Amino acid sequence: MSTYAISDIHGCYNELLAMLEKINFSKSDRLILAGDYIDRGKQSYEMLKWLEQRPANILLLRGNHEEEFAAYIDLMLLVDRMEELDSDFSSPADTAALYESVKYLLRQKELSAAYFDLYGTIGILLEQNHVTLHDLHKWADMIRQMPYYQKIDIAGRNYIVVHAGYADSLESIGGHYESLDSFYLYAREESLRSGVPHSTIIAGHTPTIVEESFACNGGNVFRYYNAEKDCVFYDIDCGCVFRDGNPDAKLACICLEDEKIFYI
Ligand SMILES: [Mn+2]
Repeated sequence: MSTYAISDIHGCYNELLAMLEKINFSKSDRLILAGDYIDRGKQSYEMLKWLEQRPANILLLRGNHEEEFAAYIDLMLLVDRMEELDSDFSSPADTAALYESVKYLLRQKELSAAYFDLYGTIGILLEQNHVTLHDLHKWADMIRQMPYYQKIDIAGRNYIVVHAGYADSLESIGGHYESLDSFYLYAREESLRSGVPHSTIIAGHTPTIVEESFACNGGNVFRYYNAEKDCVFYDIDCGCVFRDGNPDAKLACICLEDEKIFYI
């Protein structure tokens, strides 16, 4: 039995399937997905459908893109209630009309359109896949059930899988974050200092192809060892969704038992 972790799939559904085949993922293995399943890539719909029907040995953690996606859906449902629009939840046309109404309201309130469906994913799901409020509501519920992190003991060592970074307390991070939840979703280089003694943290969120970033490693998994805390930090987001424009970009998968890394 092996335990694997993958992060930041961002609509690269075909690459995910290719990875599962490459690691010979089976019923006796476990897979922890560290969030950011959707946005940017071309197959957000396929990802959402797959997430709904995933086998029980796959654990879904929450990424900031899911959190934001669910927040936009909540906003749509709120507007439907407040404006008494009485939208038909099974109608793609009513769903698309509500989406446009919410965009219009945000413009009226002079809230930047950039805060609404930043990557246009909901718009694409409506246009290409004719999704309904029923689908969106169901996906938002699925997202609300995703934990922020998972701790596992492997051969006596504490492994923590999380989307962006892990800390035991807000005090250990030192400013900038309103809550631990936002740290789990949005942390950057602070993750290297916030480590937990005698632990291995596995996160994504910052693509290792980004030159200015703390985790830049030419599209390979980034590893940092904090000797003081005996804490290893891995960033396994190798920027798969940027592969069209960057030959270094890849999807990575790490096996927790032997820390072996696979790439697609
Ligand atoms: Mn992210």
